Amino acid sequence: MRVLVIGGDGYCGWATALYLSNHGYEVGILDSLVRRHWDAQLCTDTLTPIAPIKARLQRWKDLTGKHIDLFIGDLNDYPFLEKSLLQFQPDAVVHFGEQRSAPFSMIDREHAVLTQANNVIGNLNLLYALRDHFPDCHLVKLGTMGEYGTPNIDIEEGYITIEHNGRKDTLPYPKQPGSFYHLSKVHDSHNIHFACKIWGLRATDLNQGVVYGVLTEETGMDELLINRLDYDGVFGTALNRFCIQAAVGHPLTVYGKGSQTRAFLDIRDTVRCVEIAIANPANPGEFRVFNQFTEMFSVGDLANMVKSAGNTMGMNVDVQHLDNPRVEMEDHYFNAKNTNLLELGLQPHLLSDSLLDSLLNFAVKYKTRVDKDQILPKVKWRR
Ligand code: NAD
Ligand code: USQ
Repeated sequence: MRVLVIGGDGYCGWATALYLSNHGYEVGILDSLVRRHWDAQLCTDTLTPIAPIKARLQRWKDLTGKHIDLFIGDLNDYPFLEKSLLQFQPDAVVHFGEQRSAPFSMIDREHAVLTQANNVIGNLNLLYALRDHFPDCHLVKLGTMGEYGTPNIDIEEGYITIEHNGRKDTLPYPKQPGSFYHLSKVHDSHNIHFACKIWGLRATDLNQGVVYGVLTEETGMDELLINRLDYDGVFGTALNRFCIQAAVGHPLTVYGKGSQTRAFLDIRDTVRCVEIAIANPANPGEFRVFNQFTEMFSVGDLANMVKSAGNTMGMNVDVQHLDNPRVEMEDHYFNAKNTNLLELGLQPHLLSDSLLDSLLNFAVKYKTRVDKDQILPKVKWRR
């Protein structure tokens, strides 16, 4: 099976491309490398020293004998996208290739526009290219749990059945996203749903929670294959940031009360979930939604777990409650379903088992690379 991984030079995409290659899939990577450019513009860098994409792929080939095709270019460049797809001939496309930071999208008007143009137009181009050249190809698109926001009822997987004035229907679950980035994912979901309906495309929207960890079997095989690990206030996500903060003796940056709750998963489960989706494709015309996470924690829970794990490693970890730079509910109900992937065979890695191996040990190993000026959040949601 031929799988094109769009965004395959990024955090989730690199781990997924190697995992699929290792498990017998013919893999191609399409990426504009724009993420490396955004890091440079923000004067920040991944904690782990990632190699250039060609060096990464050459090392993978030398180690395993497996070749991964490479297409360097932008999804927003339609002729390039068409040419790459026609050359690669995919059976499935996994689409990770977007601007994925909520704070980045809230810096100013330019960054909000860049995020939505990059994400929404890129995804729309992909839908048209699939319609015209590969209408039977399965699109596996990375959405986000943040599309749903924090409603005061259980979160279903994409759809909810509602009775209203004596009539009943199953409708897309209401969306209440919390940043211009999260909104771009909602727009993508609507566009994909519509394309499936009118053109009969087949798609799976993976509403993924916050991903943590750096280690997968494949990226751990060699230093040149190491994955990125972001810790800065723009691209770093909560748990990854907390581990690196613990390693350098910076107090853990809990925003507000820390009672805000999110869904999480280990990067080793990200790669497996994508494989499960590919191996069990949606039907023609079907817009299928899976909630891709394994556990739910409040930000305060995470800080406490990192504090106690860090203290057992001899660190002296403090927790600091900062004024919340975001506009988000802190005290709220949060209970999301995630049965679809479990029923298809996902066996979760639990945070309590992997905090040390997959994260804290890496944070300690590379802590001399930390730029402490990048830790505190600088982007605010309010004017
Ligand atoms: P990342 O920034 O590490 O990787 C994204 C990759 O896409 C980068 O290599 C970038 O160069 C590429 N890209 C961006 N725009 C492109 C374009 N127009 N054309 C070609 N390539 C482009 O991000 P990530 O953390 O790996 O996230 C991947 C996907 O998963 C995103 O869609 C994100 O919204 C989603 N997601 C991530 C997380 C998380 O915690 N990291 C959680 C939920 C969902
Ligand atoms: N938070 C802190 N301290 C920090 C960083 C974050 O308390 O130092 C809090 C935030 O206020 C928020 C929560 O932690 O309440 C999550 O923030 P995050 O930065 O870890 O994650 P988020 O902005 O939601 O975005 C990340 C990815 C994004 C993905 C999303 C999944 O960057 O691509 O879509 O997780 S989800 O959260 O389910 O929407």
